[in-house]
Amino acid sequence: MTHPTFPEGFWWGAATSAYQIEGAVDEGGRSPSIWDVYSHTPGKTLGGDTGDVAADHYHRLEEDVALMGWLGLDAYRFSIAWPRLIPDGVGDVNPAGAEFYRRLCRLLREEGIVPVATLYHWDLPQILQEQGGWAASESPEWFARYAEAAHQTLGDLVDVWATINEPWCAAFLGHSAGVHAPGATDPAVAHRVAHRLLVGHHRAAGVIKKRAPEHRVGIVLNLIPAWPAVDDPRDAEAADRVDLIQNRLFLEGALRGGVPDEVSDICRVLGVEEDPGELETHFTPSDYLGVNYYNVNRIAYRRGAPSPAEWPGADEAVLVPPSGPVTAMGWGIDPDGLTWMLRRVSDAYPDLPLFITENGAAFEDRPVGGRIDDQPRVDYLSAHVAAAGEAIEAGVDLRGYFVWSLLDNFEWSYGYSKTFGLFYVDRRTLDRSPKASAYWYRDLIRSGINGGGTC
Ligand code: IFM
Repeated sequence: MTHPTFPEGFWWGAATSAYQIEGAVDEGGRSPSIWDVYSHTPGKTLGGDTGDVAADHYHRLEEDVALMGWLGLDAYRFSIAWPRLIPDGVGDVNPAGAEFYRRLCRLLREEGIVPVATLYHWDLPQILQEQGGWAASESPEWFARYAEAAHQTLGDLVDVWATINEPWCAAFLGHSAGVHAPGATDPAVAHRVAHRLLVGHHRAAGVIKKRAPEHRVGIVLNLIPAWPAVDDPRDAEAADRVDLIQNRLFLEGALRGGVPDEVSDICRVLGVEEDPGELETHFTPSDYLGVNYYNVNRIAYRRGAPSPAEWPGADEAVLVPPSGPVTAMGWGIDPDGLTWMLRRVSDAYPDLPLFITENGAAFEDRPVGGRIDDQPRVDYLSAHVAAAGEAIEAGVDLRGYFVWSLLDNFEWSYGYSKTFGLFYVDRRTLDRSPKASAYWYRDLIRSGINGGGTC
């Protein structure tokens, strides 16, 4: 596959998150997070897997940064574990936690890799969950205080920040579908949490911009095109209702500080009492938007169907299984959806730089004779890089692309059964080995299709 030329300064990166790779859950003063509790609850994850050891990144920092250097990454997106940095949730910074992330950032900078820090990738300190978690009125205040502490700790080493990763997952998978921590199944609570996450985003972004106006702050959304299963107006309307909860709620909340009228209607029916004005009050303009893209959802109208738990309020809408090839997650492979989504966001919110903050695929990786020939992943990544290039050619201001993920890791309720890494992690020895996709990515970066440098 040929790739268009990417702009000068385009970032080629890779992404991970703390709970998925760090392990060492009770070392260095870290306190438990909601994911520790959830994954240790029988029946919540496949095979009872937990993040206790994960990819043991906590003990293999130097080795992992060296892998990034070998790839030639321009940037690395990681997340800070809130319970490692502030074990009490609010209060004092844990010096060992601070030093761990400072060491990571120093090592990255020594390799010439830009550190991009995400504040929240779902690991709320359990102590805050016990005070109501994200549904509590105080949650945006807790988050703002954490952002302040994180910026105080790392602000001299990190100048690109993401507040929250995929708030749709935290709100609706965590509080309505119950398949993520904390495992609640109440649509009203989930809508409340979605709102409080968005307020939290603005509060945290405001804190960082106040401390360092020149630093770039944004949010990371998992934008999934909701396309009608067939060319039928009723399917199109059902798809639009899913799009509202999956995409527009978060785009509008984060980028305009508004609540779409249809979301207010759903909240009224559910009895959710939130003040939409709060978003406006705390609104902080984003310097960029992070787009996580994996697949397209095909939606059909089904008369009388209750709204799916992950899209509460999207009545009479059902998810139709993909008809073409799928990844090991059962997700369809639709690179066109990436171009489409980038163009849509860029048209709706002009002048906003975009990053693809995650893109990748799980496939069954089998080492054969010491080699992991993951050609399906190479094909997937290559097609999506080309799709990103098409968006740029169409005028989208896209600044970078981060592969999910650097390493095989803990894939939430799927445990270790789904692997997304460029590097294979042996579950017994935790040794890392480059897959064919790692060589492919290294060659892509080396091929000079971008200018490297600052972005
Ligand atoms: O592993 C996750 C990640 O934590 C958030 N985005 C999607 C990835 C694959 O499911």
